[in-house]
Amino acid sequence: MPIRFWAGTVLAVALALPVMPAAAASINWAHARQVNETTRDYEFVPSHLVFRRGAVYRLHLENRGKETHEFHSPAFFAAITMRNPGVLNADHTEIVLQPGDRKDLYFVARRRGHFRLICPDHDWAGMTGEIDVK
Ligand SMILES: [Cu+2]
Repeated sequence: MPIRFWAGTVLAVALALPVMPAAAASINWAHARQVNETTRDYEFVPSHLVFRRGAVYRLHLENRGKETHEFHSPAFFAAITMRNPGVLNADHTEIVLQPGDRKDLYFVARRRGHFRLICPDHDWAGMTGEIDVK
């Protein structure tokens, strides 16, 4: 129900644009739905994530492997409004997870689409996945 958080002028802009400009301050993050994603040596579990456009999420990432893994999906990150983009690397292409790391990304998906997920260090070993925003 993001529409109830939009003020009049913001609503006018949002209706004119396919993607709403970042307005993280107006989102009620307390209602975030938690989605868990685990990295192992060498896979994403689950390997397919599905989100609903406009819903508020807390993506909880845990690295249970012995190696460093990266949740790398620049196109996906460009299609969401993030509460805490500081959890990403400086280029906003990935979330780096050292062994044992637990990181949360709060976001709202803004655009429908299909996005490729990879761990750039281990995609050769099949450490890939998919993200769908419906
Ligand atoms: Cu990896």
